[in-house]
Amino acid sequence: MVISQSMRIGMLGSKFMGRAHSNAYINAPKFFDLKRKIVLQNVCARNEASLKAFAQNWGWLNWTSDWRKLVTDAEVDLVDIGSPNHLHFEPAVAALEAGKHVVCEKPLANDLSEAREMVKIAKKHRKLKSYVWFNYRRCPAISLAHELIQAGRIGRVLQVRCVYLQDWGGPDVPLFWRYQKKYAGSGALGDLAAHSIDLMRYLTGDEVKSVNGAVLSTVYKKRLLPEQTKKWGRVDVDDISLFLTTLKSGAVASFEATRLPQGYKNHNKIEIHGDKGSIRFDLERMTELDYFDSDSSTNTQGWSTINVSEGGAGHPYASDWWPAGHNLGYEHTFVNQFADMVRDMNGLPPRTPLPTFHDAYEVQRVLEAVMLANREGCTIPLSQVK
Ligand code: SOE
Repeated sequence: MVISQSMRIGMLGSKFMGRAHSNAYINAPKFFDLKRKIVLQNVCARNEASLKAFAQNWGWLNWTSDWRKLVTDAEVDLVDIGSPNHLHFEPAVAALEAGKHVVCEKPLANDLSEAREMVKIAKKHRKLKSYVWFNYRRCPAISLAHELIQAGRIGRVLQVRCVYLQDWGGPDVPLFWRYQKKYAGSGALGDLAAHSIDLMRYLTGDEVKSVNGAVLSTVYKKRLLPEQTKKWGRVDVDDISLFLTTLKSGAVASFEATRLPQGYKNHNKIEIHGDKGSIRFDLERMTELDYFDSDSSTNTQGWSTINVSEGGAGHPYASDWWPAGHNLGYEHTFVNQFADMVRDMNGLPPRTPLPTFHDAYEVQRVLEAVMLANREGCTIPLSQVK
């Protein structure tokens, strides 16, 4: 396949995700053979003053405060949408209609109707790629868990337990966009549980059949407006989300996502229990996977902790980085994902399946069903949420 000599990126966003994604664009060509030159072509954010400093710090060639200019820039091949959730839909649709590949941060959209339309437009432009940054799929330990589960090493999946705890959301945090439904769609639910739902789908290959109960709690119902000392605004999204689901296979899955529990920084944990064993992953121990093999001999049976930084053992991505025992971090998941996106756009198989708009739409359906289950106080079949 003839591969063009460069891939020119246009990116919306210059905060946390802007930094994580810029880092990926700069480092992926250094550690992976991408067969293309990666060009940081154009970056967009509202605040022009800080944007210029960001662009120059990270080596972006151009910058603009007008996202409509960026998504139609003839010098851009891939549009990366790292803007707040309410600004995913319009740029993604405009970029696809302008003939650009797109990668969008999670959750896909602010609500299900937007997500549904984004998938429809992506299908209309099926020659274009439409990815989503569910980056935790590319923790090497998660990639190994995927291999073990798909190889039947824990047998039939019976139960999934997802917990995603962060503690930055205390009462002193101002009313920024993540605390307003019109900008975020939901709180910890869409911000954190979206990752857990994607990991459940990815690792088990299963889908949620119904949401059997949900609690969305807004502990701090008012927060000070940013840069204000006496003006308060109402919070209309969840601080804490808890929900129970039944999967199509008959297995069950529980999810807990919150930005309040003191003592947890980025505690993204998933446990999957089968009839022949279990796996356990905790992002705060990112390069380790715990595995329990029920078939192992009883006198030595117990949880084993696999160090997945052992490149020699063939663990995905580990061999692209450092020798065994030299741990990887959060930022490597974005580098790994971008490297796989380029492989995929070069017509080569990604190391592990890439999350697409379709995957993110399935996640958005679950988010919507959880909000309905919480509001109606009943079980919500996913067949009713499309
Ligand atoms: C929230 O604090 C957050 O930044 C999420 O938005 C990201 O998706 C997650 O990877 C880290 O935490």
